[in-house]
Amino acid sequence: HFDAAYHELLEKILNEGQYKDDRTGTGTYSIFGHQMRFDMRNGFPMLTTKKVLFKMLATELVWFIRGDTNIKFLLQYNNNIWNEWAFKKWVESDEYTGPDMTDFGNRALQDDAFKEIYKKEMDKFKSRILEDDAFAEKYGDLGNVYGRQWRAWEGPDGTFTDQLKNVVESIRNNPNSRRHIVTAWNPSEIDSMALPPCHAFFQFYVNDGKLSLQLYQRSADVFLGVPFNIASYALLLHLVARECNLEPADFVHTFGDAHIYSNHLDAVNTQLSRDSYKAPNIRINSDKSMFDIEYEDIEVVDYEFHPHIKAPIAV
Ligand code: UFP
Repeated sequence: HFDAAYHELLEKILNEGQYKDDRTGTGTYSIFGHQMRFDMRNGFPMLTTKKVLFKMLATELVWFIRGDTNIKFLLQYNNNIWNEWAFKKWVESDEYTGPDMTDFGNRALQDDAFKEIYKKEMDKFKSRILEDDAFAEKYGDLGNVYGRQWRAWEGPDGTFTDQLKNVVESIRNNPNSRRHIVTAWNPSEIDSMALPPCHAFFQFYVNDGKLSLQLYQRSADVFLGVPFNIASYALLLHLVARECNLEPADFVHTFGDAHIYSNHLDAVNTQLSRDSYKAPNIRINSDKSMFDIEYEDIEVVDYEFHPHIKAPIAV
């Protein structure tokens, strides 16, 4: 069962992980270098020992594929995963005149009164993004994040490269190539990015009518981020395979710094005590190209899962 590969990673970090401080001030146990492999013929690798919110990762992936970088699209699906990055730009701007939001992420974790004020400001921000086009254009856009790098990488001469379209073409026309690569890690833009890409670089491999995908993830919050990252890239593999008339085979997930935050240990132990259900499957109910695909076209079927486990996100 594919849950086992994930549980093994959690256990390896619990057993061998070294403690270190990190950017967020939370502290992590980490290992460096690890690999998991998920065979799509065994089902869709969405963890069953904890509920994974498919809608969140699928709408985010559709957003990347469209080359969209504005949170407005995500908010239309009630997907809030990128809000903090846009909100930060808003509260640090000259136009913002509300209560002081300095270090809002950490303060909201420690101070309940502040958390209420923050929530109110965030709700106002979200409504404004949804209702006011000019505001959304100015404060909803995250700039050069994944969608931009995948679909419109800007070269030094001002031309744009559509890496995702190019890779689909190269898989179709030159399947044996060893250059089926998409990179989101753009060194000249790292400093101006909302968040330097965590899932930074991926490559496809074609053999015998089957397509595999390997991801290099430089930094991995194994409890909160990774379940999401696995399902997201597995879905991408399905979409690209379908686009190229190939069978999806392996998703290979390779890690740099794989860590468990020190405040996730109880949550991890809860998850490790659970038994797996049967793997779900993925269905794409449309003949649209992957470049026109919508969230509504994609469906996970037969998903049985244990309840969600709450854990604080490090910001
Ligand atoms: N993180 C993930 N997966 C993601 C994502 C973020 O695990 O898709 F966007 C985690 C990894 C790390 C933090 O804990 O977010 C990013 O921090 P840093 O840039 O310091 O590595």
